[in-house]
Amino acid sequence: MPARRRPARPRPSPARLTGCLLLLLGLPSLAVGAAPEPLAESLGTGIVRFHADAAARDAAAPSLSMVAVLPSPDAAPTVLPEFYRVAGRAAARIAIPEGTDLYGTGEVFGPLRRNGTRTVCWNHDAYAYGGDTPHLYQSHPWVLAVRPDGTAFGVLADTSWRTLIDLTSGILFVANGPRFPVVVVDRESPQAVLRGLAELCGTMDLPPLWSLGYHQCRYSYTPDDRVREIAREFRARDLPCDVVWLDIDYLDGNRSFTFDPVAFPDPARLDADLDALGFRTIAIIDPGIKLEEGYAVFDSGETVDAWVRTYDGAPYVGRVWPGDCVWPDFTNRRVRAWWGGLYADFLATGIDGVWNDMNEPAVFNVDSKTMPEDNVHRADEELGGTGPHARYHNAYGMLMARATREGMLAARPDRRPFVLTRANFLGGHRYAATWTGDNVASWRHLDASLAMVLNLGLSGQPFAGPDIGGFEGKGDGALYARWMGFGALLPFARGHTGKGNIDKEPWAFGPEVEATCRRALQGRMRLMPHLYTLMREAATTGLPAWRPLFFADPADPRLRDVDDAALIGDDLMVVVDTSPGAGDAVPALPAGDWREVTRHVFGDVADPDLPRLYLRDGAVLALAAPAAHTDAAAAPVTLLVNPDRQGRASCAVYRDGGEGFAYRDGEFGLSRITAVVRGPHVDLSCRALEGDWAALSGAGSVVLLAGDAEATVDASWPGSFDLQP
Ligand code: NBV
Repeated sequence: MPARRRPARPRPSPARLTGCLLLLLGLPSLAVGAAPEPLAESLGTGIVRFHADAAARDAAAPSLSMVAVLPSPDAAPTVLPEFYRVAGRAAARIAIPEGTDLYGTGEVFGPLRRNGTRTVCWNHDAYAYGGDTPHLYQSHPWVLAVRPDGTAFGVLADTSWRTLIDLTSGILFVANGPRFPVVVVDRESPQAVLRGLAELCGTMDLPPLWSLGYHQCRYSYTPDDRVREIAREFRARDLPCDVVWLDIDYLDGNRSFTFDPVAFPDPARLDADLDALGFRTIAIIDPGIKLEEGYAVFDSGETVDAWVRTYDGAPYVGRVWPGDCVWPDFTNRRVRAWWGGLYADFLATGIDGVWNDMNEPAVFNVDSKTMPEDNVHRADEELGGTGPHARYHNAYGMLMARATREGMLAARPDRRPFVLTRANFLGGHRYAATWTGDNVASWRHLDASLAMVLNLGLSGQPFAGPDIGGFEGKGDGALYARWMGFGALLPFARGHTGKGNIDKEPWAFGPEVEATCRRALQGRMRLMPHLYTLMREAATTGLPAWRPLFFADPADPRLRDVDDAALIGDDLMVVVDTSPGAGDAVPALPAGDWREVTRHVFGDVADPDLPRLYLRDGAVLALAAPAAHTDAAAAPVTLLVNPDRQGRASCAVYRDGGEGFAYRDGEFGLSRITAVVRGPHVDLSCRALEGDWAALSGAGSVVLLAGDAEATVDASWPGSFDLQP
């Protein structure tokens, strides 16, 4: 239970605060009316939902973010929002104690710590975005607040309307829509708050193991022989890679669910060739459906009355890649079922995963770059029923990803779907992984990409990564090598670049850069047991694999704004040089006896473009051999052991079939490896924690990091050995 503390009451009259945000929303300054004490209802331990008043509660639309949460009896509000209206807009303000640091707010460009920022939740195509871009592709009306003493609370504005998150003075949400509930999770640590967010919004599902391998993409590999060539190069050059991607040029005239008959005449054969090399294929599917009679997807969509409508009832028509298009109304279960059904034949050509792009939805021929806010969605009652695009806009991409995922599951019930989506909404991690859109090949973007992934993780989305190397712009070998150095370790690791850009495969910048990429990608494969264990943790608790450094000690103020170092899990720290040149700056280190393990992960050559890795005392890191792809990945062969003062160190390792759902029936093993070091004597025990599989056992080398020198011994585990015979 969190410590009970006196509720921090907001200071009176938030009028001053609203001046600038009214300007942002393009409104004159108007009077602000304060509301009475809000209604509070408990949703679980330390979780309270607030409504402005009974009328607001009765009128509240269903949540598009949260899974069904049942009210619980114990309401103990510790953080009180103040609800009011600003120029007809609904607002909620939450005061923060002095010294509180703010994080989250989803997909945002800039520093990790969000104090002083304004973010507009309005999903938007944001090609080559920068610090001034008001909104990116996704919306997460959620803020994580960490108090000076390391306790934390999170605030969720439960609205899908265009919402400003203003963190210039406390936490302020202003929505261009009806009054909305605010949910506060107040717990003893930021980690516990994230677990609370997962109780509210669910967790991602366990991904297929292959999706944790490295992915290679570009706009576009075409024709099919170029795809084969890319796959062969990876294998010939001994560069680990699991997936090659098909961007829009594989399509016939940009029509979703088709193949260009000239460039991709035989998709099944392409799939067989890629399969033989141990590659998976992921293909892009956009939501804009070409308005063209005779195109099967358009025709069947017409039959089921699938399209989003204008306010006067006609299908909305706008321009995007294929020309004039219509858009499926994913808010409607009948439409989602139709859309999902399109995947059976498509996947049967051998496609393994699906990439949903342009689903903000992006529209070319209008100033707003999206569909009109008065378009009409005929949404399911449980989502809120028929309503304007203004209400469903931010959820459009999420609901597309949901329809895609459900369709993939229906088509292949024995396989874990992998969906990547560009647009998404708070809670959408339940359906898809994400990437940070059309970034730029610059040091600034390299730097920002780390904080972006961390803040997505702090907003419920643990499966994320940037376009490694940058989508827009050329960059150079130095930038590419550095980006791959740490990008290869991110939860979602994909290299990508834009049409007409230079080649950006690991070998494109010459042998030195290629060697760095090989070390980085092999490092990912060595870390795979750790990464898979962490993704399983994300799927069960909501804690992201990559965590901000302050998670190591949330009360240590020195760690609060470090964003060139992070934690992969609890015990592995990664330090990244995010500016050109070989920096050797050491960031503020969390307390503890951290031991450098860089060369054990990346190999013996000192390479300044690779991040530095440190293992916390009390931890074991289990490493695999660097296989070419995850199907060939084996069990741990190296245990790095950094004992604590009592001579103990341990870690958990999760294993299962890597694919399918047998793990739900117990077909997995979660084991704890524990090393106890007493003088020259080392005991390695392995204990089964969960699952039907026997405890992990194996053999290889054990590296003891204690003392001044490392000691490496061949050993098997469980077992005992002496360091000196
Ligand atoms: O499908 C083409 C691109 C894609 O490569 C990129 O990753 C997306 O973010 N897509 C956007 C459309 C056009 C981009 C200029």
